[in-house]
Amino acid sequence: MCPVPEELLAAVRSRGRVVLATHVNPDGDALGSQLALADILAGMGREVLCYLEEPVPHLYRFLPGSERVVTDLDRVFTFVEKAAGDILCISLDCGDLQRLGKSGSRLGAIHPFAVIDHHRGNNGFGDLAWIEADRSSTGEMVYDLAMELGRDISPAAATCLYTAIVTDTGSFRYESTSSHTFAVAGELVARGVRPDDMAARLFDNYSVGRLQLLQRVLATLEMYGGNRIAVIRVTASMLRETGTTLEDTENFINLPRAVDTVAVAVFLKEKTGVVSVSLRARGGCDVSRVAARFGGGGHRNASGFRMAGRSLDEVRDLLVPVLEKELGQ
Ligand SMILES: [Mn+2]
Repeated sequence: MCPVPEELLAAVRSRGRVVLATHVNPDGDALGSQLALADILAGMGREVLCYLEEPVPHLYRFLPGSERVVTDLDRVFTFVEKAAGDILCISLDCGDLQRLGKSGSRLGAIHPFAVIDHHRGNNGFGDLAWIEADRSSTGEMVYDLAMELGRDISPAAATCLYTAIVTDTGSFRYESTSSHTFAVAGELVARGVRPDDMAARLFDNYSVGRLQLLQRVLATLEMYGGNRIAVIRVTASMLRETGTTLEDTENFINLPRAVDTVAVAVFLKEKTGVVSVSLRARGGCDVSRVAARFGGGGHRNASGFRMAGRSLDEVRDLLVPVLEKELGQ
C-alpha cells in the first residue's frame, strides 16, 4: 500500500467545492465510495456534488445520500461556475475518462481533476492520480483518505464504505482481500454497520421475477475448453417475460464461476444493438487482458467489454477461442 499522495491531500484540504464522479453502470464500490466521500467532505464544510450519468440503481437506493446524486450535467456546470475556480473534481473507481459516460470529456475539463481508483488497467488520466491495483476496493482507499485527513467516519459513510468493500470483494472472498481490508471493515462494524443487515439488503433480496430470471439464465449454460469455460446469457425477452431488468442479473455470473473446474465464467447480456460481456476468472487467467483485446478493461479476475452489431452467438464464437488460447488449450 502507498501513502495517500500529498498533492491529493492538499487539493482536498484547499478546495471549497468538489464534484464527485464515478463510472457508468455503477456498482456497490462506485456508489459506496462516491457517497461516503461526499459525506466525509461535507463534514469538512465542503460543498459537494455527486454526479452520475444515470439514476442510482434500485439496489443501491438505500445508501444514505443516494437521493442527492445528480444526473443533469447542466447542474454540474452551474455548480462549477459558482465555484469561480475554487473547485476540485474527483473520479472514483473508474479506469478511464470514457467510463464516466458520454460527458466524460466535459468532466475531464474540470481542473484539478483527481483520480482515486484500484483498476489495474487504469490509463493514468487526470491531474492527480492515486491508483493502487492491489486494493480490494476504492471504498477501502476512501477510508484511508478520511483517516489521513483526520476525519472520523459517520454511520452513514460507514454503511456506504462497507457496501463498497463487501460487494467488490465478493463478500471478502477475492484475492485482493487483505488484512487491511478486514481491519477497515472491522472499523466500519465498530461504527454501527450490521453485516447481517447489509447481506440481506445487498445479496438476499430476490424478487420472484428475479429467481425466474435466474432459472432462465442458468438454462442457457454452455461449457467449453474441457469444462474450464462456462458461458451464460440473458436476452431481452427473458427480462420481458419475468418483469425484470439487467440490474437483476447482478451476481448471477458467480454461479458458473463457482464450478470447481471453471477458470473463466462469461456472461453475455443482450442490450439494444450491443452485447455486453462480463468475464470472471478464478486461478491464474488474467481476463483483463482478454477484455482489452476486445476494447474493454477491468481487473485480473473481473473485467468486461461491449460489442456492437453482433449477435450473442457471434460474440461467443469470437470470444471462446481467445479464452481457450489464454488458458493454453
Ligand atoms: Mn471497484
